Amino acid sequence: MTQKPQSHRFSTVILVFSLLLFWSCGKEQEESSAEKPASTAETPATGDATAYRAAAVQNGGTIFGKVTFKGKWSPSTISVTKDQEVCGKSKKNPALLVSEDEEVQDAVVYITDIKQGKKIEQQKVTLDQKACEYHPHVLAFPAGSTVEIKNPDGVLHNIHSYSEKNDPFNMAQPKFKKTLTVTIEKPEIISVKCDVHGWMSGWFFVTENPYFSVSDSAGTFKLTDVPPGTYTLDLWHETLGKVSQKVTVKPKEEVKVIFELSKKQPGVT
Ligand SMILES: [Cu+2]
Repeated sequence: MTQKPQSHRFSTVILVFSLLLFWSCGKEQEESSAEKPASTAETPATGDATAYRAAAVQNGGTIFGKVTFKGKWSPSTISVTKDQEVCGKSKKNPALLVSEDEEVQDAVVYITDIKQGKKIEQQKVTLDQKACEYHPHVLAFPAGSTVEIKNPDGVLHNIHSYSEKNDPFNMAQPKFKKTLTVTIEKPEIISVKCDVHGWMSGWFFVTENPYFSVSDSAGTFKLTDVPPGTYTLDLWHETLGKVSQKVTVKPKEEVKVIFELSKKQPGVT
């Protein structure tokens, strides 16, 4: 008599347990299918998991500092062989410019391993060819930007790019053609030369993220709105080569970085 109610109770427990199990499995399925669209939405549109993407920067910090050169160096000049009335008789060699206080100009300082941060602003930047020199000598900008190449000299220039990832260009710019325009789509360090004036040389430093800065005549650089974290900070200079160091950015703080270079890279004159 007493066994029957017990077995009945047991069956009820089993039934309730099975129902619970069924309900929880169904819920799990619902949850996982609900998660799917969200995770797909976070994947960069390119499908490349390593690509940089824009995201709101909370409590961003600043990286600033100086590039110095402690090695042996003396300024050199280049003779002008053509159009002297416009170009002058000689030019300072821009391949290495160091101030009296050992500060290095035209070094590009940039973060290589940042995956997200402030929005990339594709820019319209200007390369001037005034007095048969490229100004600036090193022009840095994010991929997708447009370069306006100016010719205020009233003589023929011919700008020629040496690139692999981007389509090279080679364009004559007669004296009446005041502006040429090119858009550079992919990150790359591109050498630019003039086929008319052999001493004219410059660089397009095309980045994949907005965290870059070119050192000025006092050797200083500055990167702002950097999300807190530890990064690899690279330096590129056409004559001094490439070096890198780790830097940690703390929320809303400024971190100072000094690049002290002491020798030219092998093979660089
Ligand atoms: Cu030229």
